[in-house]
Amino acid sequence: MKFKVADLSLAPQGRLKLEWAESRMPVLMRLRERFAREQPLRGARIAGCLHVTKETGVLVRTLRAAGAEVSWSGCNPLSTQDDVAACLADEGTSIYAWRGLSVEEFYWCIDRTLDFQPTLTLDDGADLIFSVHNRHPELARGIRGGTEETTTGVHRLRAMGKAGKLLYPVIAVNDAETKWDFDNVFGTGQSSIDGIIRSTAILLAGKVFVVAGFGHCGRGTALRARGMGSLVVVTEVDPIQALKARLEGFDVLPMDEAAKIGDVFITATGMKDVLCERHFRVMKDGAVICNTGHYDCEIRIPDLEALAESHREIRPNNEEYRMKDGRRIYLLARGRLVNLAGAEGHPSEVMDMSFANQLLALVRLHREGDKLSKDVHDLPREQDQELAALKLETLGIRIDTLTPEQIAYRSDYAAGT
Ligand code: 9W1
Repeated sequence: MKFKVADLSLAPQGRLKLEWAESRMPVLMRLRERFAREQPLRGARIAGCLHVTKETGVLVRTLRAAGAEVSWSGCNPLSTQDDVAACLADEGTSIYAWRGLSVEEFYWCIDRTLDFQPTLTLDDGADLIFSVHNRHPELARGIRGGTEETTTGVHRLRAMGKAGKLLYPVIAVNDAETKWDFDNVFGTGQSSIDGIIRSTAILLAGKVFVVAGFGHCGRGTALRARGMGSLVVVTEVDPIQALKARLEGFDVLPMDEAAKIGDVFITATGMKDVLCERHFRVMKDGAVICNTGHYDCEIRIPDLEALAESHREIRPNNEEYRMKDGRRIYLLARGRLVNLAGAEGHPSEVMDMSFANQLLALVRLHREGDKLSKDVHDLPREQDQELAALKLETLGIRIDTLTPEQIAYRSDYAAGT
């Protein structure tokens, strides 16, 4: 058995999803065309552990087209799209993933992807790398390198590298500017609004839309909410971020004030207890609250439950809490990430750049992983620029280039005045 998925008969539906995503991921498709000729991953065996989505499917197809053998598992029990998994299995990928698997099954799936003794690993959250290091260290000798997709994973791996515990080099794909800056701002921004609309169907124009936290995700969400015609209020604890928000034209208030006037609240802070009892006590009837920060503790749901006299699901991903004084507060996606639970994560166009970074990082590791130290490495700045240039080209957008005189001028320290 080379794969295990929920239902192979879902493959045709998954194939349509992949084709749609391919039509939105021109950078990856351009690289696929080139690498199908050049075969830069010939001889590579890549084990991947990353959300099984239509976008991931496009990456898997591209890795195989570039000459690699691929085995795959999902990195989150709830993000696997079973039809996509079926399609990839049907096309010959050793994929072990189904939605809703248990913790034991999760590790069983990872172990199966290691059966073919990979030469490269690809992670989103470092579970695969940790599995190699903690449970199968004998495999590390054959592995030239690994990649990591996300901030949390990179943090942990850097700590491991610093402690001298890494058994092979790792490239921090997350830290490429064409990855994190676009994922967080434009990916989270749009998908959070999308999640709110899908679970409420409300009009955003004219609403007071409160964004807690003006980091990249908060900023992205605030920008998109403004674009929908909302009056956007930002809350912050960091004076620099608050100042940036104000100078970008957003109202800035303490949450205690914002709580009284907001129609929609979204938390994007990474901190706990951002919305709690004293806020729920003063919110307007009909207020909608949700979270797009990484953990589901930003909204204190037990407080809401304690204040409510009854509660019911009024629509999918939308629960109505009726307060004792008759006011109603609507909690979306149970306080979990509204852009994932209530929508479809980052749009394909954004994942296009993230996954192109993955692809180029793996090509680099396959080629020269043996020359890199057993530590966490950044992608070269030129690769960021190359990918941004490629994205622009696929969008039909041209830009200017410096003349040789201008380049000389830039580095001429004598030219002062
Ligand atoms: N990643 N292809 C849920 C996604 C869960 C998820 C998560 C993405 C993509 C942030 C990756 C219910 C897609 C993913 C659809 C979906 C992520 C966690 C993607 C956004 C990150 C914890 N993190 N991501 N597309 N689930 O969008 O691979 O629908």
